[in-house]
Amino acid sequence: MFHDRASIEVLAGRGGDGGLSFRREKHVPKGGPDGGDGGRGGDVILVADERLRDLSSFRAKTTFKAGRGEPGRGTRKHGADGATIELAVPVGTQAYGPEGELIADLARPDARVVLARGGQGGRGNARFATAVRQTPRFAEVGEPPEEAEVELRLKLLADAAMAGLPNAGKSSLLRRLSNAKPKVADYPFTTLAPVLGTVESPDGAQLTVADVPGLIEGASEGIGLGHEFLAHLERARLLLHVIDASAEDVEERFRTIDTELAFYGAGLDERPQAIVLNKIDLLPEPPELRIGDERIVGVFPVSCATGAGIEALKLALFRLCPAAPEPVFDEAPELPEFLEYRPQPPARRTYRIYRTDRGFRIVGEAPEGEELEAVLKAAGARKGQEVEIGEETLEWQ
Ligand SMILES: Nc1nc2c(ncn2[C@@H]2O[C@H](COP(=O)(O)OP(=O)(O)OP(=O)(O)O)[C@@H](O)[C@H]2O)c(=O)[nH]1
Ligand SMILES: [Mg+2]
Repeated sequence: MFHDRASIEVLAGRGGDGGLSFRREKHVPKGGPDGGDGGRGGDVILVADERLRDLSSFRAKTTFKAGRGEPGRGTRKHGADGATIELAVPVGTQAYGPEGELIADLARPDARVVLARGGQGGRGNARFATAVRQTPRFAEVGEPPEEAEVELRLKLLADAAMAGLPNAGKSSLLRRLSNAKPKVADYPFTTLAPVLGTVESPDGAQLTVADVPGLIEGASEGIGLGHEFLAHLERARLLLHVIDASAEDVEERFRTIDTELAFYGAGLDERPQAIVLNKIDLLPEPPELRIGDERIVGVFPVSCATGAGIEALKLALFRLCPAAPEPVFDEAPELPEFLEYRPQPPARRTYRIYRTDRGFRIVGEAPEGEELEAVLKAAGARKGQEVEIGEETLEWQ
């Protein structure tokens, strides 16, 4: 089975709390503050891995948690950072958020996107010593991590993709044009999952071509196998529309597929098409196609059985396939060389939380109500502890 969708939940690591500690020395009842900083929580990252072909690795496990940052300790020992998790996905994977919004597009090998960022570690009390405050009895609490529910969808990246009815000879054509060896057989729906092949020109240029399961009337509404796989045509810049030219109704066959492309949407019906009239070995005369359509950039009578017309088609592909657009990089302050796309990071918190001898202190614009409860719970507040907010001191219930 070919899996081109997966739903996952990711939770980054919470930041470690800052240490609240004082130096112990002989003869000195209480030395200076020496609590180290908490470690940063680990991130959950998607990485595009060229070796992967689909998302089947997410069948078994769908929840991923990165490591927590360790707390800071005495003698200014900083806590270790939590372990980051890297989830390998095939190139061409897109990540969508809960509202169906595109979060990330891992469109090239080694592209990396942070799905959930770990919390910052809290600062230890050693950091808060000043000339006037020599014994700070508080340390910062580690920040909570980001979490996300994400749907992964693989949309193959091919320069050109085949479209056509079952049995038209798409897989036979890919075998002729490229290094790929998809299964060929004399019955419909032989191809059950997309296959990518690399086509080489005499001067060493390369194009990737996707062979996709055959489409039938109603494919865009889910009939046959085609609908799910139409997504793999979305990123192709040229469609190779393969038609069995030995059939009597060649033009009708063209329309059937074209209608499905239009119903599917995503601009498939505007894509340039090279029409491949296959199986000409079965015809006494070369076929003609009387369709005037500005999307048709070429008509190629070929025979995958004898090889007739194949070289001409191969050469033409390099001429006809529109050049790939330059990748667009988001301007992001962190990891710019890795980022394909990333939405605005969540707003920074407008307050900070500190642990004290007796409980917690919130400085800045403290949240209220349920949000306050949630952040204190995340910080580890227990019943009976004091919570200082501005001038007020409450007892935590
Ligand atoms: N005579 C002749 N037969 C061909 C030619 N090309 C393909 N065939 C035959 O047509 C049948 C279907 O070929 P496939 O390449 O499997 O067709 P497909 O379009 O990939 O079919 P699906 O995967 O089911 O969508 C096979 O029996 C092929 O041998 C050709 O040029 N001439
Ligand atoms: Mg096939």
